[in-house]
Amino acid sequence: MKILKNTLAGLACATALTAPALADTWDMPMAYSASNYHSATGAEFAECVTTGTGGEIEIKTHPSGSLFAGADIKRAIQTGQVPIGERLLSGHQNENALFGWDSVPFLVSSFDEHAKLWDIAQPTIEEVLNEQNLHLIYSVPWPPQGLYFNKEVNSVADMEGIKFRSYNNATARLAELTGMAPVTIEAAEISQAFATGVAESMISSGSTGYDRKVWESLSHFYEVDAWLPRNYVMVNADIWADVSDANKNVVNACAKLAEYAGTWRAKEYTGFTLAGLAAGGMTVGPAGEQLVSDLREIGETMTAEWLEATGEKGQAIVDAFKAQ
Ligand code: PCA
Repeated sequence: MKILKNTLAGLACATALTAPALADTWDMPMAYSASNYHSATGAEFAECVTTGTGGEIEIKTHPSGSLFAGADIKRAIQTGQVPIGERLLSGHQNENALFGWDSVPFLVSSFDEHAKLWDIAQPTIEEVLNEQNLHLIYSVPWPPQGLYFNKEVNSVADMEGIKFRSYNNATARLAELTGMAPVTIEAAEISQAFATGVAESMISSGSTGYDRKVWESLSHFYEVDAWLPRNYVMVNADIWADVSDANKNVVNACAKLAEYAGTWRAKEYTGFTLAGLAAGGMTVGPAGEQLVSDLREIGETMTAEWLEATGEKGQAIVDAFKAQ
């Protein structure tokens, strides 16, 4: 087998010397489980590019944070350790507060509103990415974010002291403002964190709770619809600049398909996964009146903080959205 592999590698090199373009393998780290729709969409995108470029660019996805953990993926692309990868950009609000545009509480609560907000925010986000040597390929939303607990919770007062799993600045701030103790944990690690009691609560989509079978440890999911964050597939800008126009066209066409399919799946997955949580034994339903009004008050504080951190650019996004 080894000899065969070596021979094939030798042949590949020999052909490459005469072939018009070198085949390039692009490893694509992704942070979420292989069964998640973001990862399924990424795998289809990879296949589309590999086929469409006739193998000149072969993309290999690595889901579940197996190549790089979520928090390290963006830097790995920026520095060219990998050419391409997928990351939840709101996890990088400490670099630029604008990355948190999709985690401003209660600015939008449905896929349709979120899509309108994204249309407005996208040019600004692409600009920030370009400054960081990154080029946006496509982006897919997560379903609306709700609260998970291991007990019934009817108000913010009930949250006091709970260990809360956070995934970005907004979620950590939400924990602080509700008297909970935030601990940052990647989605790939949450089943274990809940099983061992390192965390007892989180804000996330039904999708992530379903993927990680959180009903084994948690009992309640409250549909708060606080915001809809997005995942972004990005490529290193220097590497992108070297891609032929023909191959760029293929990647862009595959990206369009992926964004469409991923968004469609996100919507389909919302009801399916909430039903899955209930089937697992969890109590799933809307948050009560007191909890909603407590959270809205905290949301106002967080919105004011985000607007202050982002200045004119953040205000312009919110104003344009509200003017619609
Ligand atoms: N799932 C991801 C981010 C948002 C979501 O719904 C997570 O919990 O890490």
